[in-house]
Amino acid sequence: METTTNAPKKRILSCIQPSGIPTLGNYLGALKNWKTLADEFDGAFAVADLHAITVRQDPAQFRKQISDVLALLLAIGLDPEKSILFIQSQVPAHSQLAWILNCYTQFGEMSRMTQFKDKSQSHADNVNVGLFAYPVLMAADILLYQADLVPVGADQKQHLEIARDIAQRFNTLYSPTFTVPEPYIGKQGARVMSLQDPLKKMSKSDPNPKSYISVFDAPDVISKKIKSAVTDSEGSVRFADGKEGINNLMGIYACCTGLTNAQIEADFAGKGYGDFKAAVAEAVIEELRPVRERYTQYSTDKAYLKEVAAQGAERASRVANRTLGKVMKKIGFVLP
Ligand code: ATP
Ligand code: LTN
Repeated sequence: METTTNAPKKRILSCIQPSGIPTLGNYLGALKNWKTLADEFDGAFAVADLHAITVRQDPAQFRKQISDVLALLLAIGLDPEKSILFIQSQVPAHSQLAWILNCYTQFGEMSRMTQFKDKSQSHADNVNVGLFAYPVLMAADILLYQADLVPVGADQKQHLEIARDIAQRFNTLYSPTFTVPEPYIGKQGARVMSLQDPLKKMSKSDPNPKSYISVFDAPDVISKKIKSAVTDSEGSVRFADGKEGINNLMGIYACCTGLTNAQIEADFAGKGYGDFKAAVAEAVIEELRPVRERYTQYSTDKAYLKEVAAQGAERASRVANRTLGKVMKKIGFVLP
């Protein structure tokens, strides 16, 4: 007799900030995995606009970026009928739970966050309390959906640990309330580095556009940026300490082609960086081509984007409010 299991599907949740045009780093480190995991699990994916205001945003540009990132979620192939796609600020439970969790998080814990230390240096004129409490809002995003898995790039590992600590603390203080989430960090692409300084991660808010490839860059722009990527003077394509520029390009190439480092080294034995860079550029162009084409269709269809956001916010609120209600009841709030 055939046996069927009715075990509930695992839940995954992840978010991306609309703080600029997403990069190849965001794509290979996070978005590409979202699509793969969404086919297998129950997924919820959000545009983290509340997180993005920890850095000053121009209102008109911000509005456009939020809508563009939502279009990108569709363009990478996420299906709004299957996964919940939403805009964070349209689900008030995120702000509500974040405030509550702030009161269950220690100042000392937040002070140790490396992203806070980095960002307070790069935005020294605006070290606001939101920037400090950023990981608590992120914990609220995750815990509201009782997510089992959170697909992120390697830079978010520390924030995931805090989310786990907060969940465990609350569960111990009251009774089991939150699922304790696990990070999902891909083996390849988890840390794509800047093309101009391969010791720094590729970031969409980098002031130098040559340092990153945006997912919407045209093929000739991609070729130019890869051609001008910083490498070394050795001239041989191999993965080794001290060859961070080449290591980074090999990582990018491996992600786009599925080849291993050993295969790449064999394929480019005796060839120079010019040939290698041309091959990397071609692979990136082909990887991003369908995303860019679908993005062009979705981004102009404002009515559809609005409908996706509205339906997503409604579905997300239903799940989030259930968790928020439980939390408030346990703490002793008087519910209406
Ligand atoms: P900013 O550069 O504006 O601070 P960001 O790109 O670092 O933003 P998000 O937009 O919130 O931050 O990132 C979305 C996802 O992309 C996260 O899972 C993050 O870990 C991942 N990510 C960001 N940069 C990289 C990178 N260089 N390599 C791999 N993954 C990355
Ligand atoms: N902080 C994340 C973006 C983010 C996120 C989340 C990721 C906000 N909320 C919840 C996973 C789960 C970043 O990548 N900078």
